[in-house]
Amino acid sequence: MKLVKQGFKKENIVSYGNMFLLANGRYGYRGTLEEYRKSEMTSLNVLGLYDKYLDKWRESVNLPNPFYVLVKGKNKVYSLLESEPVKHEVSLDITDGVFTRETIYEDIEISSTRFVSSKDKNILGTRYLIKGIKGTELKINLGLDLDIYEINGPHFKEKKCTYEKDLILFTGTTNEGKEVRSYTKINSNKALNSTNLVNDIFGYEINSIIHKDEIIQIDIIHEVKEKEHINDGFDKLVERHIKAFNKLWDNAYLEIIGDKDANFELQYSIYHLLILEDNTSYHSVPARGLSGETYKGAIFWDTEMFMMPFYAFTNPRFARNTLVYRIKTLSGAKKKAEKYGYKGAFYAWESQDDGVEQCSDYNVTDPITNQPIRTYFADKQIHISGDIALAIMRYIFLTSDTSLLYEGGYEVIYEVIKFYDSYLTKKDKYHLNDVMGPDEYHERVNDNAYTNLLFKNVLKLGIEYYDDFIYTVKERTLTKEDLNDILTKLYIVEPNNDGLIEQFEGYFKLEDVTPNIVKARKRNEKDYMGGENGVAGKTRVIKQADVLSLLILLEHPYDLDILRKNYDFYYPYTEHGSSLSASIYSLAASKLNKLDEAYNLFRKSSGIDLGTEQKMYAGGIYIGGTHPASNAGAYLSVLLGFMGLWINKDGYSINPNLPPSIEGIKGKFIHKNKQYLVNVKKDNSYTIREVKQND
Ligand code: IFM
Repeated sequence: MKLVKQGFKKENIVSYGNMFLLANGRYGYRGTLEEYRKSEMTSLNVLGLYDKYLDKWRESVNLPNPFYVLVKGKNKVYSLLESEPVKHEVSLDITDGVFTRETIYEDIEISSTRFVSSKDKNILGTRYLIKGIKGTELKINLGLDLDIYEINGPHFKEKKCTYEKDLILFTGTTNEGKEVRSYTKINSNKALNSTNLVNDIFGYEINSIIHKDEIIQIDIIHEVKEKEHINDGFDKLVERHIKAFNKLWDNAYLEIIGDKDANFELQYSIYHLLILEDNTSYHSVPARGLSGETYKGAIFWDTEMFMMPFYAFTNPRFARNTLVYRIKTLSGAKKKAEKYGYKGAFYAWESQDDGVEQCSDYNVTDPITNQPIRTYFADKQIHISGDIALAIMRYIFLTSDTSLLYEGGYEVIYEVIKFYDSYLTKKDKYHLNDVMGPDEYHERVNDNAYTNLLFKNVLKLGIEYYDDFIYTVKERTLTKEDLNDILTKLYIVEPNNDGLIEQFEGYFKLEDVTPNIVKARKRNEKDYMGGENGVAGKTRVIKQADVLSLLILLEHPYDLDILRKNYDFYYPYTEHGSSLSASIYSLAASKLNKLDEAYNLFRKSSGIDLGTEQKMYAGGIYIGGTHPASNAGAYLSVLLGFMGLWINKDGYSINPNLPPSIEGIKGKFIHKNKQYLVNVKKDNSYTIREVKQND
């Protein structure tokens, strides 16, 4: 299955960079072309390597681009940025994880094939071919581009390249003192002349006449850290990669029948989740995947609440790794709690390798004055801690792998409870005041319904498992009685007489306007809408599902009538300004039998990275990139929404509800170490069977 785009438009370079991304859970290589440089956001992004330059934001590090190639003729530069081609096409084979380009000029044809290995995790490769259409003279420059695209860099205080026999050895030291080493091997059927460093490119030059039908071949293999597979050759390496990548697909099989476009978007969403898997890493998945340095390459609640369930259904080992990451970063969460005067674990809103909060107090800027705007994501979005504790239990629920609890899971849950206890305002009832719920447009609110109920969910788990805490949690200042006492006193926002749950205290009194009216009040297209001075802050307009997140993501006693009333009420106020929103509404709409809406909302999530009009700015800050949580939401909208899979204490149930344009759904899911294959027909009848290993 392929994503293909023809033609070239300069304004699409950045969105195509996201759309055609290759990655393997360790490295992400944007879908740019060989002649592009940092102004086109060419980047090789690394998972788990972060750096801070001076007082700028600490962010993930991009490595030098190993795939730079520029072909020049006598009077022409064969670059899309300089010469118009006769024909140009880029394509991403999402089944194999291979990117290709084909650009035809009058006298030569350029094509390339690129992969980031799913098998040999430190390997990336490109095969670059030039075919003569007419005989002509060429000068080709190629090598490692040391002029790196960075948002808050430069991150390498030292960069050095040398030739080591037939390899280029790069060594770099980041400002934080981390050493990076990589090797690049370039093979060609033409002579390669070393150039050393020219115009920030360290590499080679080829001078040659190309004849009609002659092919110049250049294979570039890049290996980070070691020199383990660099000599294996392009053909063998790409074959190994495709085999490993196809295997990932096998467990993630989910197909929509009878609706080609919807199915393609679903497959494309799954692709973006598969390229982030690395079973050998205990790092988690950043909110923008490996598409660059946006959001500082940080991990948000996106992983636990959206992506983790996808991985639990398709690759439980990797789902586990994302939670081990939270266990390993517990000390960062404890430090954050202490910094703000609380106890326990207050997880970072934007978390990197060590779990230390990276979200700035001024996380967006005013696009007109360029002045930073005070935001409260870091200090008030306390639901992050509960989301993590709940995800640990959800993982166990889906997999039955309780070992995670004894490896630090219990401690996380206990420390999270301790944090909320210290945050409570204790009157007759206990309140969580001065918080920010999932909807980020309303800051510093009291009793956000989602956050309070989330704490109740976690508290109940804490009570249920309290006697087991003894095995791993050494210090237990809160007794089981304390937990029970909090549970009875915790204020829960119940539905009012109209069945509506108020998002937070006073929400219903806010100005009753819709997102379009509020947007029309912006001074500038990039204006940040949230916060005290944002146009949405004093209105009912919400950025993303909030009460609906409560009704879909949390345990609660409310029936379909409550869901319907709240869906109908909040839907017109929801901007879906966050990529996490539409899938929640899609899941709700499926339950409510609003199938056209469920379908359209699913398409909004699944198609998020396929357009060229993505939301790229929050205030003046660039926030573009891929959206794996939205991809996961799309997957869940199909599996849990249309297919109607529901996991409960006794096992699972299936209650399909297909939207009219869908003829059927087929797919696999893993539950408690068993894999099942489900086949849903148009009339919502279905079959299910266990998949045996040699099936
Ligand atoms: O975690 C989300 C948040 O809910 C909305 N703003 C973007 C974040 C990262 O995706």
